[in-house]
Parts: sequence; structure tokens; C-alpha cells
Amino acid sequence: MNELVTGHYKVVVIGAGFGGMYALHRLRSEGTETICFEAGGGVGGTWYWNRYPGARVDIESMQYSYSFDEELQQEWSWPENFSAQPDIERYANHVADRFGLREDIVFDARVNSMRFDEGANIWHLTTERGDEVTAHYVISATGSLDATNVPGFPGLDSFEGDWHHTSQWPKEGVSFDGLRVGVIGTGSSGVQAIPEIAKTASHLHVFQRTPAFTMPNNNQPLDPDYEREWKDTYAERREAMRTDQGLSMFPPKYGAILDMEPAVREAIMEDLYASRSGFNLLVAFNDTMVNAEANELLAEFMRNKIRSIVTDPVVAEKLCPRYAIGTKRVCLDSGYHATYNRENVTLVDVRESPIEEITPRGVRTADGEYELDILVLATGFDAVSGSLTRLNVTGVDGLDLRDKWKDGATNYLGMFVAGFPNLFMIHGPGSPGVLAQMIAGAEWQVQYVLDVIHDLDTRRVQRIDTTAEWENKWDAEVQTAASYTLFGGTDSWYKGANIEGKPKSFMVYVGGYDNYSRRCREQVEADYEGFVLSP
Ligand code: N01
Repeated sequence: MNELVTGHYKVVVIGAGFGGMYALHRLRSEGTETICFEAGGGVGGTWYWNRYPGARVDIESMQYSYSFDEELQQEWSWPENFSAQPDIERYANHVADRFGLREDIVFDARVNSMRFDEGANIWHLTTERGDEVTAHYVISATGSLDATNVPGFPGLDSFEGDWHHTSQWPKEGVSFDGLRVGVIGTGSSGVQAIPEIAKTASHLHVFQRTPAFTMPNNNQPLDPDYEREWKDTYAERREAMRTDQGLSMFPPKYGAILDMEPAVREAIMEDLYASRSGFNLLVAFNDTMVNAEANELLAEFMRNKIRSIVTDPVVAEKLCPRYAIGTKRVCLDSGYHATYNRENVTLVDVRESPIEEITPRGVRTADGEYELDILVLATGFDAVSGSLTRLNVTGVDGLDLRDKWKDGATNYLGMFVAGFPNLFMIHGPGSPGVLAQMIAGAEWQVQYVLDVIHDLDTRRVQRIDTTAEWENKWDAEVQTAASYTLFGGTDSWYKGANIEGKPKSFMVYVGGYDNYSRRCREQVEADYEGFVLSP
């Protein structure tokens, strides 16, 4: 759709990633007047933007896909166990075409303001390209990892080579052939990109502030028999996923690692390390995320793997993370640590020698200047809340969402924000979002939101809001769930610690999707306890 859009819609959806596309599909199927604004030039959201070399999903594709349409899941074939970005983008395009979604998606239309009109109970939305619409309801499906974090390195603009952030990767690709490359950042994006970049760069300098725990993804082409098994029993498997706390299917747990004889636990860890997904190791024991001693056993097992792969013992120690494993997002990689055995790769520890500035020729740390032709920033995101605050959202009494959230992204049930009525967040702060299988989570939340909208229609309610009191109660549930785990002990993007000035508060509900979905339903069934409904 190219022409500028004006007019009134019952529901505006923001974002054509997997959450937004599903919301749009459901609304269209019901005949609801709706439109979707998408900042990118195509569908896929995260999988549209993050096209850096090596980008790949870390949950098996048979699981990380839509469940809502049996024909879709039967007809689609994934080439690999863990699909690469181009295949996931191809799938997103297939879904958009199959369900005719493009008719109602406005591309290259980044929403740049949203204002609530209290008299009329409608949202006014504008986009950067000039669309101006009103909507009774807004579903924001803007993703948890959309707001790019470009740290304020002094001198970045003076760099004479090209620089790219992994989440804004040029569609035409980037050649590293024979170039001196610098990568800043060793989270999931860096860990996936570094082995690929090293293959063709003349030299690669990796600027690491915090090493990451990363598991081998042991990726393989999808075995047709395995695919058949899944497809023959998709209905049961999807049901099993829905009742799992992370909306995923993992092998059964082994019990507490602390109760095991050393030889037994070592054998189990070795098995799981070599299994189809290294993540199996992370979820195998019921005490590793809640007990520091248990966690340390797993963490040390992983450190020993690094020591066994990386030939230079000094480099190996620098690559060994010292925080509790799992409390920063664990990465899945393809040959990450072995990359440091290459002659053309150098690890620069910027915790020891911080980056002082970017110069026209490269990166200057406290140690000296590293000359580079091209620079890659794998520096992450203003995660979870950043994609919403960047939309310039104004609620009742002219309240700016940035001001509302200046001390923390308060919300109710991870979907509602007091003073911002008729706005539903998919994967918002306070929801299980990034710590569950995100397509399945989006399907659940979209269903919930549509159920609420239907119910409001029946009750002839015009406006749904919540209160600060109930936001605080929900925040207490979110923080209590986190307090039973080790998450709180580590600075991570889960608690906003990666962004200067962002309040540190744990933003993900880790009490399990089963409990989360139950709590959301309970509050509606208790005659909308915690909500304010206005006729
Ligand atoms: O971002 P990150 P990401 N100077 O924030 C460093 C998902 N994802 O894009 O840890 C120097 O994890 C920063 O250092 P530190 C996944 O959920 C999934 O990699 O802050 N360094 C860190 O090393 C993931 O967690 C996949 O000390 C600086 C890195 O940059 C999330 O996206 C693939 C710095 C940022 O790591 C984000 O991952 C990719 C500075 N000023 C992403 N500022 C899959 O596999 C930041 N850093 C599906």
C-alpha cells in the first residue's frame, strides 16, 4: 500500500512482525476495520531487520512457527533445525501472501506519534511518512528488541569507514573481503556474526566488554523423518507447548544437579551439550536457575568447554563469563569460540582497556588505536520498553509514556498501562515475552486481547484502563517471581541495565507462561478486577 492513509479504524496494529501479522490476520478474519503500520519495507519484524551474517533462530523451527493454521504448518517445510534469517523472512512473507495480509499493511510507515483523545476515547496516530488515522484500539506489536542501541562512543561520526549496527543491516549485504573489521559487542548477535565475518576479513578485532555463555546449536538439515513425526502430531505437540512454562518443548528435566554424583551430572551435561540444542542443557536441571551453587556447576562445565576449545589459555580465560549462567541471555552459536583460534582474529578486552573513542581510522581503547576499515556494532537494544517509548505516546492528561516510565515500565499484566487506555501491548514489559517462545506467546496474547475486545463490545464499554495501584500489584508479582531465581543478581538488558540512565527494574515475568496466562484470565473473570471500564 503506497498512498497515504487517513480515516478511522476500530483497531490499528503497529508492527508486521509475527505478533502483528497474527493480530492483523485475526482482525481481518473477523471483518474488523483494521490497518497495520510497519516501519520496515517488508514483514517479519525482528527477522526483517536483523539480517547480519549468521543470524539464526535459537529455538527449533518446528516450534518457532505459527500454530494457528493446520494447513500452514503442514505445508511449510523448514530446511534446517534452526533456521537462518533468510528462511524465517521467507516464511513471514509466505504467511503474509497466503493470508492476503499485505492488503492491510502500510510499509515504510514508522509510527511517530500516538495521542489519546479523552473526550472521544480514540487514539490519533501519525507516521513519519504522513499517514494520519484514528483508532478505537491500538495493538502495539512493536517487538521487544526493536529499539537499536548505538552507544554514544565519542567520534563515531568521524569514522572514515562504514559502520553498521547488526539490527539495521543493509539489505544488499556487506562484504568483509580482505578488510580490517572491528566488532563491538559479544551478545547473541555478535556471537553469531563473528564466526561468519572472520571467514573473509583480513583481520577481525572483537571488542568484548562482557563474555557470553554460548551453547553449540549443533544445527543440521531438518531430518524428513523428524519433520514427519512433528507434522503427524502437531496438534498434541502445540498443546504441550502451550502448557509449558516457556511455551516450548524440551526433554524432561533430570532433577536437581546438586543431588547428583559428579560422574552422573558430568555424563548428563556432556550428553546435552552434544544434543540437538545446547539450550537443553540450560533447562535440564530444576535448580540451576534458582541456586547459585547449582548454577556454578553448570557455568564451570561451560567454562571448561571454552578452555578445551580455545588454544591460547589467556584468551580462553578472557572468554569465560563470571556471572551466573542464564541470567544474561544465553547464546546459541556455530563455532564461536573456535573462531579465536584463527590467526586473523584478536580479542580485545574493553573491560580491561575501555573504548575511549572512535577515531577516523578505527577504535581507540586505553591500550592504543586499532586501525579498521569497517566497524560492526553488535551493541544490542533498548530492550522491551524502548520500542514503545520511541513512538512518542501521549495518554490521558497529556502524560508522555517516557515520563510515565521514567522510574520503570509499570504496567498491568504485561499488556495494559494506566493512563493509556485502549492500548494493548504484545510482549510488553511485565509479560513473559522474551523468556518464552515468542510466536506462541504472541498467539496467546492476541487471542486474549481479541477476547477482551469482544467482551467490551458486548458490555458496550468504550474504554478500558487500569490503575497505578494494580500496576504496583502486578509489578510485585513480576519482581517476586524473579526473586526466586538468580536473574536479579546480574546486570542485563532484562532489567534495563545496558542503557545508560534507564531505570533498573526486571521487566520480564518469569513465573511461567502457565501461571501468567492463568493470572490474565483470572483478572478478567473476576469482573475485570484491576481494570477501569468506562461506558
Ligand atoms: O545484544 P546484547 P544482542 N562498549 O545486549 C556490548 C536476541 N537475539 O543484539 O554485556 C562495549 O545481548 C554488551 O556488553 P555488556 C536475544 O534475546 C537472539 O547481541 O553490556 N560493549 C554486549 O556484549 C539477545 O539477548 C538471537 O557488557 C558494549 C553486546 O554489546 C538479544 O536479541 C540472535 C557497549 C550487546 O549484547 C540482544 O542480543 C541475536 C559499549 N558501550 C539476538 N554497549 C538468536 O539467536 C553494549 N556493549 C535468536
